[in-house]
Amino acid sequence: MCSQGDEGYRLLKEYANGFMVSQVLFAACELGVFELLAGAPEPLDSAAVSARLGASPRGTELLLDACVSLKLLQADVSGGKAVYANTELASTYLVRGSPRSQRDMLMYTGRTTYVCWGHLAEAVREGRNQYLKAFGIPSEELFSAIYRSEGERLQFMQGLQDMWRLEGARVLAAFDLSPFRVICDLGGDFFKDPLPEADLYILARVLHDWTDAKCSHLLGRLYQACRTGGGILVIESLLDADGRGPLTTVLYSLNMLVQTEGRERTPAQYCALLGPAGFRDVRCRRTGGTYDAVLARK
Ligand code: ASE
Repeated sequence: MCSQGDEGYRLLKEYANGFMVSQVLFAACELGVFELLAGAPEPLDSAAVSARLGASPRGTELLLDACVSLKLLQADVSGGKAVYANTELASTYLVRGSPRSQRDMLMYTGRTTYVCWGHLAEAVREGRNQYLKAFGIPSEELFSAIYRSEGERLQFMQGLQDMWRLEGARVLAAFDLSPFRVICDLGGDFFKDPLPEADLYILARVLHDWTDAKCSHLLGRLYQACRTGGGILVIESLLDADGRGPLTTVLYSLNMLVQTEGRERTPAQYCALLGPAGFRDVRCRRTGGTYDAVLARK
């Protein structure tokens, strides 16, 4: 039987080492391990993987075995030496170009998000994102920090698309959108550019990037542009009413601290932004997935 203390220590070690698990995943993606094994006619031993990736034999062997332990790869030892192949998890979610691939999101998380999280304590102390320390980029202009280069902008967009491919359908099923004929999914510089006329505006993963003041400004503009009877669909990960869960959303809120000027919000906090902007009939629906939906009417 486990004493309370043993369980606490076990949990602590799991938390402390969590970043190593993330890095194994990011490194294997970055090196192209899963594409190599997906394209090979048969499982490969670690020497073959190391030769074809141009990586060190020692590093490759250790990384492959860590992947086996994480169920990203399977090892077959029946022939004497271990040969490696993708598990179903890896073929489905990690191989570039597979319909459900999350590779672009993982690459973005590893190259950008992870680096900002290395400065979490400073982010909490200062209350601002960490692009300056992480990449030497002043963060006065959030758009230019998040899009450090055209390559990174693409990586970020493709990463968001990876998640949307898996989660979009259930978000769009949360409400009956059939009464809305013209639907506008907002992107670009929606703070300044003229807004197109539409029956429904979608703000997907937009409000969580911004301060309450900027959200209010944007919602005010949308209310002006919106037809009476039209609406707005906010797609975000909703915090619990007390702000302390679900864990993924609480972590996403910290992610907004280290990467943006925003935060994740509770249903009440979205109501408090939408109501004063003029919107009525605010309804929040949880989907059970990462992203939830809030619909409001003009
Ligand atoms: C943003 C979304 C993300 C801004 C920065 C981001 C993501 C990672 N970094 O709007 C994608 C998913 N993660 C979250 C926290 O939504």
